[in-house]
Amino acid sequence: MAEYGRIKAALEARPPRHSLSQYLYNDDAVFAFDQKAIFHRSWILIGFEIEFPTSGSYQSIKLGGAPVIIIRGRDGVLRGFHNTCRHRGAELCPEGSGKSARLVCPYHQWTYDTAGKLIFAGRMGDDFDASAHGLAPIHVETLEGTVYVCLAENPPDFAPYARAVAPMLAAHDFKNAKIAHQATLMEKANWKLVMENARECYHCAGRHPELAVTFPIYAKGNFETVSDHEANFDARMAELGLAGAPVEADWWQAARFPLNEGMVSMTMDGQRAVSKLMCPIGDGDIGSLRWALEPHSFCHSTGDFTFMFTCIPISTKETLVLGKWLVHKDAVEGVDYDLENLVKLWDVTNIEDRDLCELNQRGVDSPGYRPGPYSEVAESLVQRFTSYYVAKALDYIDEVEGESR
Ligand code: 3BY
Ligand code: FES
Ligand code: FE
Repeated sequence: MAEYGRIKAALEARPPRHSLSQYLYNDDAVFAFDQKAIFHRSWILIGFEIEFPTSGSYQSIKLGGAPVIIIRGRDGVLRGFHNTCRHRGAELCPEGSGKSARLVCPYHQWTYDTAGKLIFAGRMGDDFDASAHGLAPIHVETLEGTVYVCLAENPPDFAPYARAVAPMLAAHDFKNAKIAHQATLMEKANWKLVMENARECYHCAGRHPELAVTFPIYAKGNFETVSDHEANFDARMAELGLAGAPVEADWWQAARFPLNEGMVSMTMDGQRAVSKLMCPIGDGDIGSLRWALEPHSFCHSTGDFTFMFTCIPISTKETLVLGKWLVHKDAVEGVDYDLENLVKLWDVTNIEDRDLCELNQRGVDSPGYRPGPYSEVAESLVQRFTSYYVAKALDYIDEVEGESR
């Protein structure tokens, strides 16, 4: 609790529109705090329903350091549970994915069904109440084929996000997609530096020559229309009946925006990587739908594919960046798309970003580091991220202090 006092003071002392203090990036106690205050209390986009194709399909992952299992029940419902046996707490399922009709604890073989119900516990005696020892559930939401998990007892309201973003996601038909590729990068940087970097294109002109071919690197805020090219795009999308006007609230944003003129996909040359489209409307020439969640992700959906970026904090100065590339389920590798061409742009961009995040971390480690000012025009989404972080963190401290009073 005394440690939270120090964190609170650091959060409150933050000069507005500036990067955070060295302590908030580099301290191990702050890292542990972030997992609980931020990652356990936010909706985390973990992926797509197609990753859980049948009853018993599961993923065992870490959410803010906590082991959880997401599994599809026999009734078709996707559920989430803490990955800890209700006997003496052993980890039920090693990290990874698979398919299983039941979850059997490797320790004493307590066995749960896909809905988390305890269905076998040997030698526990006649008065043992199995129904009181089901797996501890966590919140799971699905939206047009996308999947979100939250560990909080009372998660942030999902409904406004669902209402606003569902029509935008629907056009991309995630229920008929497949994962074409996944990649991870371990970055030697605090997760907040990774996210600040992911939220701006101030560095794009200088450091992402490949991305700059297609991405409007001077776009402002939530990609609101400013030029004629963009106004024409908005009119064309309206004609096609495609939802896309910018929408946002504290923890989410979405907007369909035009790529640079003549570009139809986010690839090295701006041309389609996949001939079998996820969204065939307008022949797939529909700009990109960007949807981003605080504190950890952004996605881009063009007509031909979707790229999902999520950051997973591992330790104070280690962050795993997980990328997923989705294409239409009937697109055939080597026929409808060349995998290298599909993944190249985001691959090179993520590697360039990793180097920038590590460069930033090395400088933040300097005794000479002081919080520096964000650009109002070029770093408004960084400011948005940091404000979310500070507000959510202070809110958690209030909550914990309230409980201990
Ligand atoms: O959040 C985004 O959309 C991106 C992707 C590239 C740079 N960053 C601002
Ligand atoms: Fe931005 Fe150096 S110019 S950190
Ligand atoms: Fe970048």
